[in-house]
Amino acid sequence: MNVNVDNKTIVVMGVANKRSIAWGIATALYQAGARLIFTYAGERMEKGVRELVDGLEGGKDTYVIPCDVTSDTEIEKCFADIREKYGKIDGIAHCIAFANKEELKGEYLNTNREGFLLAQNISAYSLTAVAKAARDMMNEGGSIVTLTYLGGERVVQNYNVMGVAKASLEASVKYLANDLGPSGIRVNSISAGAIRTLSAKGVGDFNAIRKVFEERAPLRRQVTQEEVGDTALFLFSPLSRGITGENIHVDSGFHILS
Ligand code: N5H
Repeated sequence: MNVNVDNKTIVVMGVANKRSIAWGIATALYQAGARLIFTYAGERMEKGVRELVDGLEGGKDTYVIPCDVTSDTEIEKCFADIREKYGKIDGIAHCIAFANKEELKGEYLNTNREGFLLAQNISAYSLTAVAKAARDMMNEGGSIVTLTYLGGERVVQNYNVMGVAKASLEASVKYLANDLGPSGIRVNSISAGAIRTLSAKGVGDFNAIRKVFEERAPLRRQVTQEEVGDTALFLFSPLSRGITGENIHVDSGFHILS
């Protein structure tokens, strides 16, 4: 069986720039024949996303729309718009997270209620909100993929409130997989290694983490957006049809180490 996503319509949420893992996923899917719909968070992001999408070669139909995941009304509007234009969809790549920068360093103990809820809202609950809005417009065989990080399973210095949000996201993947499985919809996450994206910018000691990663990971190298993209392609394709509720680590094997 080929990795085939021809004729599949997939919503990619969370492209910020060309370094985004979401963009690695989008390009892998696009090259494998998918029709893509992009959602962005706010006006600040729109221009960059449109430029990237316009640069995709191959002339396939694309669609770019806003979706602020903190608003149920906006999520509903976004998916109603997609439904009107495309009818049913086959997949969602949820690549969205946010936490206050000040809470991504020092002690987790310093997290305040507002920051905790903000991280949970955008980085974890948004997956459930989106799955809820899209449920009735997903074809059987549909696939939802979200992005997580090892800091959701273990303590990784500085990841703090985001680690707690990722733990919640990973548990949500399992509960959603159980809810949507009877409709033939699968829900999985990819736990990516330390990739330099916009979200890594200016928070914690990213370079030190990268160095340890390169020295200790079984493959002794970083992973790339393209590698995460290829795993996502697998998760959106029928090749992964027996997999749901799973978290696949695309991290050069780093997660097996003590
Ligand atoms: C242990 C580490 C290093 C510490 C990095 C933490 C990264 C957390 C992810 C969140 C999403 C970062 C975040 O929200 C930063 C914002 O406060 C400030 N940034 C922004 O506002 C930018 C402009 C926008 C686009 O950001 C968002 N999110 O919209 C983890 C690393 C080794 C691995 C890593 C980088 C993981 C990850 O989750 O991204």
